[in-house]
Amino acid sequence: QQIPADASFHSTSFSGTDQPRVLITGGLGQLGVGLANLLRKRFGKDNVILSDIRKPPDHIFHSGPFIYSDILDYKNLREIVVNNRITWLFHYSALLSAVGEANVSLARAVNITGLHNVLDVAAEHNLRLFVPSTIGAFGPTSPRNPTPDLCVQRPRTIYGVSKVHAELMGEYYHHRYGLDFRCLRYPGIISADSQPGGGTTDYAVQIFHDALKNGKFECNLKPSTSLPMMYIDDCLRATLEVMEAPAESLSMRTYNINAMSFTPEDLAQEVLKHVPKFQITYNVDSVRQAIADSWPMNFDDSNARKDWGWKHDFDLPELVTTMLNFHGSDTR
Ligand code: AKB
Repeated sequence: QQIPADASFHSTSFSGTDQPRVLITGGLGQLGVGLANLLRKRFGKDNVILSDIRKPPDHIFHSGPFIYSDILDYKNLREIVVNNRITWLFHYSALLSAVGEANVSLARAVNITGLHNVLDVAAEHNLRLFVPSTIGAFGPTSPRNPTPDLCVQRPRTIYGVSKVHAELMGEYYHHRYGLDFRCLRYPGIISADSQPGGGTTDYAVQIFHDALKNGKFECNLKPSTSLPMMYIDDCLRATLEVMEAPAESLSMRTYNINAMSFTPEDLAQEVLKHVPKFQITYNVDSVRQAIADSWPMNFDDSNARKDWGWKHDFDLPELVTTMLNFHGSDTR
Protein backbone atom coordinates (compact mmCIF):
# COMPACT_ATOMS: atom_id res chain seq x y z
CA GLN A 1 0.00 0.00 0.00
CA GLN A 2 2.86 2.34 -0.76
CA ILE A 3 2.12 5.49 -2.69
CA PRO A 4 5.19 7.42 -3.82
CA ALA A 5 5.14 10.88 -2.25
CA ASP A 6 6.03 12.45 -5.58
CA ALA A 7 3.45 10.56 -7.61
CA SER A 8 2.54 12.77 -10.52
CA PHE A 9 -0.90 13.29 -11.98
CA HIS A 10 -2.00 10.45 -14.22
CA SER A 11 -5.07 10.94 -16.32
CA THR A 12 -7.17 7.80 -16.54
CA SER A 13 -9.36 9.22 -19.25
CA PHE A 14 -9.98 6.88 -22.15
CA SER A 15 -9.79 7.83 -25.75
CA GLY A 16 -10.98 6.54 -29.09
CA THR A 17 -12.66 3.18 -28.75
CA ASP A 18 -11.27 2.48 -25.27
CA GLN A 19 -14.01 1.86 -22.77
CA PRO A 20 -13.54 2.17 -19.02
CA ARG A 21 -13.39 -1.11 -17.11
CA VAL A 22 -15.68 -0.57 -14.15
CA LEU A 23 -15.92 -2.08 -10.66
CA ILE A 24 -18.89 -1.27 -8.40
CA THR A 25 -18.45 -2.09 -4.69
CA GLY A 26 -21.46 -2.62 -2.43
CA GLY A 27 -23.29 -3.54 -5.61
CA LEU A 28 -26.30 -5.20 -3.98
CA GLY A 29 -27.42 -2.08 -2.10
CA GLN A 30 -30.09 0.37 -3.23
CA LEU A 31 -28.13 1.81 -6.16
CA GLY A 32 -25.59 -0.69 -7.48
CA VAL A 33 -27.74 -2.78 -9.82
CA GLY A 34 -29.35 0.29 -11.39
CA LEU A 35 -25.94 1.85 -11.89
CA ALA A 36 -24.58 -1.36 -13.44
CA ASN A 37 -27.53 -1.45 -15.87
CA LEU A 38 -26.91 2.16 -16.92
CA LEU A 39 -23.15 1.72 -17.30
CA ARG A 40 -23.53 -1.57 -19.18
CA LYS A 41 -25.73 0.15 -21.75
CA ARG A 42 -23.04 2.75 -22.23
CA PHE A 43 -19.80 0.76 -21.95
CA GLY A 44 -20.83 -2.82 -22.74
CA LYS A 45 -22.01 -5.57 -20.44
CA ASP A 46 -18.65 -7.19 -19.83
CA ASN A 47 -16.93 -3.93 -18.94
CA VAL A 48 -18.95 -3.44 -15.76
CA ILE A 49 -18.40 -5.73 -12.77
CA LEU A 50 -20.82 -5.64 -9.87
CA SER A 51 -19.40 -6.80 -6.54
CA ASP A 52 -20.56 -7.44 -2.99
CA ILE A 53 -19.93 -9.78 -0.06
CA ARG A 54 -23.43 -11.24 -0.39
CA LYS A 55 -24.73 -13.85 -2.80
CA PRO A 56 -26.66 -12.18 -5.64
CA PRO A 57 -30.15 -13.31 -6.63
CA ASP A 58 -30.19 -15.36 -9.85
CA HIS A 59 -31.48 -12.60 -12.12
CA ILE A 60 -28.67 -10.26 -11.06
CA PHE A 61 -26.02 -12.98 -11.31
CA HIS A 62 -27.11 -13.77 -14.86
CA SER A 63 -27.42 -10.16 -16.02
CA GLY A 64 -23.68 -9.47 -16.19
CA PRO A 65 -20.32 -10.00 -14.42
CA PHE A 66 -20.57 -10.39 -10.65
CA ILE A 67 -17.68 -10.99 -8.28
CA TYR A 68 -17.07 -11.39 -4.53
CA SER A 69 -15.27 -8.37 -3.19
CA ASP A 70 -14.67 -7.42 0.45
CA ILE A 71 -13.48 -3.83 0.73
CA LEU A 72 -12.05 -4.61 4.18
CA ASP A 73 -9.67 -7.09 2.52
CA TYR A 74 -7.12 -4.98 0.72
CA LYS A 75 -5.46 -7.88 -1.14
CA ASN A 76 -8.81 -9.13 -2.42
CA LEU A 77 -9.63 -5.66 -3.70
CA ARG A 78 -6.25 -5.23 -5.38
CA GLU A 79 -6.46 -8.66 -7.00
CA ILE A 80 -9.83 -7.78 -8.54
CA VAL A 81 -8.56 -4.44 -9.84
CA VAL A 82 -5.43 -6.01 -11.35
CA ASN A 83 -6.99 -9.16 -12.79
CA ASN A 84 -9.84 -7.28 -14.40
CA ARG A 85 -7.83 -4.26 -15.57
CA ILE A 86 -10.24 -1.93 -13.73
CA THR A 87 -9.98 1.77 -14.62
CA TRP A 88 -13.09 3.23 -12.94
CA LEU A 89 -14.29 2.38 -9.45
CA PHE A 90 -17.69 3.30 -7.95
CA HIS A 91 -17.50 2.79 -4.22
CA TYR A 92 -21.04 2.11 -2.95
CA SER A 93 -20.31 0.01 0.16
CA ALA A 94 -21.52 1.87 3.25
CA LEU A 95 -23.77 1.61 6.29
CA LEU A 96 -26.46 4.32 6.14
CA SER A 97 -27.46 6.82 8.82
CA ALA A 98 -29.97 4.99 11.03
CA VAL A 99 -28.36 1.55 10.83
CA GLY A 100 -24.95 3.14 11.45
CA GLU A 101 -26.14 4.54 14.78
CA ALA A 102 -27.24 1.03 15.75
CA ASN A 103 -23.79 -0.42 14.93
CA VAL A 104 -21.13 2.24 15.21
CA SER A 105 -18.09 -0.04 15.15
CA LEU A 106 -19.22 -1.82 11.98
CA ALA A 107 -20.08 1.53 10.37
CA ARG A 108 -16.64 2.84 11.30
CA ALA A 109 -14.95 -0.22 9.79
CA VAL A 110 -16.94 -0.29 6.55
CA ASN A 111 -17.28 3.46 6.00
CA ILE A 112 -13.81 4.56 7.12
CA THR A 113 -11.37 1.62 6.96
CA GLY A 114 -13.03 0.37 3.78
CA LEU A 115 -12.69 3.80 2.22
CA HIS A 116 -8.97 3.87 3.06
CA ASN A 117 -8.48 0.60 1.16
CA VAL A 118 -10.42 1.92 -1.80
CA LEU A 119 -8.46 5.18 -1.89
CA ASP A 120 -5.14 3.34 -1.75
CA VAL A 121 -6.02 0.86 -4.47
CA ALA A 122 -7.38 3.67 -6.63
CA ALA A 123 -4.28 5.82 -6.19
CA GLU A 124 -1.89 2.93 -6.79
CA HIS A 125 -3.67 1.75 -9.91
CA ASN A 126 -4.49 5.10 -11.36
CA LEU A 127 -8.27 4.67 -11.20
CA ARG A 128 -10.96 7.25 -11.63
CA LEU A 129 -12.84 6.97 -8.32
CA PHE A 130 -16.43 7.87 -7.50
CA VAL A 131 -17.51 7.96 -3.84
CA PRO A 132 -21.06 9.06 -2.98
CA SER A 133 -21.49 11.49 -0.14
CA THR A 134 -24.82 12.69 1.23
CA ILE A 135 -26.96 15.40 2.78
CA GLY A 136 -26.00 13.51 5.96
CA ALA A 137 -22.51 15.05 5.74
CA PHE A 138 -24.08 18.21 7.21
CA GLY A 139 -25.21 18.74 10.79
CA PRO A 140 -27.12 21.01 13.14
CA THR A 141 -24.66 23.89 12.81
CA SER A 142 -24.76 23.87 8.98
CA PRO A 143 -27.06 26.34 7.22
CA ARG A 144 -30.15 24.23 6.47
CA ASN A 145 -32.23 26.29 4.10
CA PRO A 146 -30.48 26.26 1.72
CA THR A 147 -27.26 24.29 2.33
CA PRO A 148 -24.41 25.35 0.00
CA ASP A 149 -21.44 23.20 -1.07
CA LEU A 150 -19.01 24.94 1.23
CA CYS A 151 -20.13 25.57 4.80
CA VAL A 152 -19.74 24.22 8.33
CA GLN A 153 -19.93 20.40 8.37
CA ARG A 154 -20.27 19.00 11.87
CA PRO A 155 -22.58 15.96 11.47
CA ARG A 156 -23.59 14.03 14.59
CA THR A 157 -23.94 10.55 13.06
CA ILE A 158 -21.13 8.09 12.37
CA TYR A 159 -22.45 7.95 8.80
CA GLY A 160 -22.09 11.72 8.41
CA VAL A 161 -18.69 11.81 10.07
CA SER A 162 -17.44 9.02 7.79
CA LYS A 163 -18.76 10.82 4.70
CA VAL A 164 -17.08 14.13 5.61
CA HIS A 165 -13.94 12.05 6.11
CA ALA A 166 -14.40 10.48 2.66
CA GLU A 167 -14.86 13.91 1.03
CA LEU A 168 -11.75 15.29 2.70
CA MET A 169 -9.58 12.23 2.11
CA GLY A 170 -10.60 11.98 -1.53
CA GLU A 171 -9.83 15.64 -2.10
CA TYR A 172 -6.55 15.26 -0.23
CA TYR A 173 -5.52 12.32 -2.44
CA HIS A 174 -6.53 14.34 -5.46
CA HIS A 175 -4.31 17.28 -4.55
CA ARG A 176 -1.48 15.22 -3.06
CA TYR A 177 -1.27 12.27 -5.48
CA GLY A 178 -3.34 13.33 -8.48
CA LEU A 179 -6.10 10.81 -7.78
CA ASP A 180 -9.04 11.46 -10.10
CA PHE A 181 -11.58 11.57 -7.25
CA ARG A 182 -15.17 12.62 -7.93
CA CYS A 183 -17.91 12.87 -5.32
CA LEU A 184 -21.58 13.85 -5.27
CA ARG A 185 -23.60 14.55 -2.15
CA TYR A 186 -26.82 12.64 -2.76
CA PRO A 187 -30.19 13.64 -1.29
CA GLY A 188 -32.55 10.85 -0.18
CA ILE A 189 -32.86 8.53 -3.19
CA ILE A 190 -36.22 7.05 -4.13
CA SER A 191 -36.16 3.80 -6.06
CA ALA A 192 -38.91 1.45 -7.15
CA ASP A 193 -37.20 -1.90 -7.70
CA SER A 194 -34.59 -1.78 -4.93
CA GLN A 195 -34.84 -1.12 -1.21
CA PRO A 196 -32.73 1.30 0.80
CA GLY A 197 -31.22 -0.26 3.91
CA GLY A 198 -31.44 1.63 7.18
CA GLY A 199 -31.56 5.28 6.14
CA THR A 200 -33.49 8.25 7.53
CA THR A 201 -35.11 8.99 4.16
CA ASP A 202 -36.38 5.39 3.70
CA TYR A 203 -39.96 6.39 4.50
CA ALA A 204 -40.20 8.07 1.10
CA VAL A 205 -39.65 4.69 -0.58
CA GLN A 206 -41.83 2.58 1.72
CA ILE A 207 -44.86 4.88 1.44
CA PHE A 208 -45.53 3.84 -2.18
CA HIS A 209 -45.49 0.16 -1.42
CA ASP A 210 -47.80 0.53 1.59
CA ALA A 211 -50.13 2.98 -0.16
CA LEU A 212 -50.90 0.45 -2.88
CA LYS A 213 -50.88 -2.64 -0.70
CA ASN A 214 -52.83 -1.32 2.32
CA GLY A 215 -54.07 2.14 1.38
CA LYS A 216 -52.28 3.54 4.42
CA PHE A 217 -48.81 4.22 5.74
CA GLU A 218 -47.30 4.79 9.18
CA CYS A 219 -44.54 7.37 8.91
CA ASN A 220 -41.58 7.47 11.32
CA LEU A 221 -40.84 11.19 10.74
CA LYS A 222 -42.98 14.19 11.72
CA PRO A 223 -45.34 15.54 9.02
CA SER A 224 -43.41 18.80 8.59
CA THR A 225 -39.91 17.30 8.16
CA SER A 226 -38.53 18.75 4.93
CA LEU A 227 -35.66 16.85 3.28
CA PRO A 228 -34.01 16.98 -0.17
CA MET A 229 -34.96 13.99 -2.37
CA MET A 230 -34.30 12.60 -5.86
CA TYR A 231 -35.61 9.82 -8.09
CA ILE A 232 -33.04 7.09 -8.72
CA ASP A 233 -32.83 7.64 -12.50
CA ASP A 234 -31.73 11.25 -11.93
CA CYS A 235 -29.21 10.14 -9.32
CA LEU A 236 -27.60 7.49 -11.54
CA ARG A 237 -27.49 9.80 -14.55
CA ALA A 238 -25.82 12.51 -12.43
CA THR A 239 -23.26 9.97 -11.31
CA LEU A 240 -22.39 8.97 -14.87
CA GLU A 241 -22.35 12.61 -16.00
CA VAL A 242 -19.92 13.74 -13.32
CA MET A 243 -17.65 10.78 -14.10
CA GLU A 244 -17.64 11.70 -17.79
CA ALA A 245 -17.21 15.44 -17.23
CA PRO A 246 -13.89 16.82 -18.51
CA ALA A 247 -11.57 17.42 -15.55
CA GLU A 248 -11.25 21.10 -16.56
CA SER A 249 -14.99 21.63 -16.02
CA LEU A 250 -14.81 20.56 -12.37
CA SER A 251 -14.02 23.55 -10.17
CA MET A 252 -14.49 21.26 -7.16
CA ARG A 253 -14.35 17.53 -6.49
CA THR A 254 -17.37 17.25 -4.18
CA TYR A 255 -20.72 18.65 -5.36
CA ASN A 256 -24.22 18.87 -3.89
CA ILE A 257 -26.88 17.57 -6.29
CA ASN A 258 -30.59 17.99 -5.82
CA ALA A 259 -33.99 17.61 -7.44
CA MET A 260 -36.73 18.55 -4.93
CA SER A 261 -37.53 18.95 -1.25
CA PHE A 262 -40.72 17.72 0.38
CA THR A 263 -42.21 16.79 3.75
CA PRO A 264 -44.13 13.56 4.56
CA GLU A 265 -47.28 15.71 4.47
CA ASP A 266 -46.49 17.00 0.95
CA LEU A 267 -45.77 13.47 -0.25
CA ALA A 268 -48.97 12.08 1.27
CA GLN A 269 -51.02 14.82 -0.45
CA GLU A 270 -49.51 13.89 -3.81
CA VAL A 271 -50.10 10.16 -3.24
CA LEU A 272 -53.73 10.91 -2.31
CA LYS A 273 -54.28 12.31 -5.81
CA HIS A 274 -53.74 8.77 -7.14
CA VAL A 275 -54.81 6.50 -4.28
CA PRO A 276 -58.30 7.42 -3.08
CA LYS A 277 -58.74 7.30 0.71
CA PHE A 278 -54.99 6.98 1.27
CA GLN A 279 -54.21 7.66 4.92
CA ILE A 280 -50.96 8.56 6.59
CA THR A 281 -50.40 8.26 10.36
CA TYR A 282 -47.34 9.20 12.36
CA ASN A 283 -45.32 7.18 14.86
CA VAL A 284 -42.13 9.16 15.21
CA ASP A 285 -38.82 7.34 15.64
CA SER A 286 -36.76 9.65 17.86
CA VAL A 287 -33.39 8.57 16.43
CA ARG A 288 -34.45 9.16 12.82
CA GLN A 289 -36.24 12.40 13.68
CA ALA A 290 -33.16 13.83 15.44
CA ILE A 291 -31.05 12.93 12.40
CA ALA A 292 -33.53 14.48 9.94
CA ASP A 293 -33.76 17.66 12.06
CA SER A 294 -30.00 18.14 11.69
CA TRP A 295 -29.94 17.69 7.90
CA PRO A 296 -30.47 20.20 5.07
CA MET A 297 -34.07 21.16 4.30
CA ASN A 298 -33.12 22.55 0.88
CA PHE A 299 -29.96 21.71 -0.97
CA ASP A 300 -28.11 24.26 -3.11
CA ASP A 301 -26.68 22.46 -6.13
CA SER A 302 -25.97 25.55 -8.25
CA ASN A 303 -22.27 24.68 -8.68
CA ALA A 304 -23.11 21.29 -10.22
CA ARG A 305 -25.59 23.01 -12.57
CA LYS A 306 -23.02 25.63 -13.55
CA ASP A 307 -19.87 23.49 -13.86
CA TRP A 308 -21.01 20.31 -15.59
CA GLY A 309 -24.60 21.06 -16.55
CA TRP A 310 -26.51 19.08 -13.91
CA LYS A 311 -30.28 19.17 -14.47
CA HIS A 312 -32.87 16.91 -12.83
CA ASP A 313 -35.83 15.45 -14.74
CA PHE A 314 -38.15 14.33 -11.92
CA ASP A 315 -40.09 16.68 -9.64
CA LEU A 316 -42.64 15.52 -7.06
CA PRO A 317 -45.60 14.85 -9.43
CA GLU A 318 -43.50 12.79 -11.90
CA LEU A 319 -41.83 10.96 -9.04
CA VAL A 320 -45.15 9.92 -7.51
CA THR A 321 -46.69 8.85 -10.83
CA THR A 322 -43.61 6.82 -11.74
CA MET A 323 -43.39 5.09 -8.36
CA LEU A 324 -47.09 4.21 -8.23
CA ASN A 325 -47.07 2.92 -11.80
CA PHE A 326 -44.11 0.71 -11.03
CA HIS A 327 -45.74 -0.78 -7.95
CA GLY A 328 -48.52 -2.30 -9.92
CA SER A 329 -51.37 -0.10 -10.95
CA ASP A 330 -52.18 3.55 -10.82
CA THR A 331 -55.52 3.26 -9.07
CA ARG A 332 -57.03 6.52 -10.34
C1 AKB B 1 -29.95 7.99 4.65
O1 AKB B 1 -31.12 8.37 4.91
O2 AKB B 1 -29.15 7.60 5.51
C2 AKB B 1 -29.51 8.06 3.21
C3 AKB B 1 -28.89 9.38 2.92
C4 AKB B 1 -29.74 10.58 2.77
O3 AKB B 1 -27.71 9.48 2.81
N1 AKB B 1 -30.62 7.80 2.34
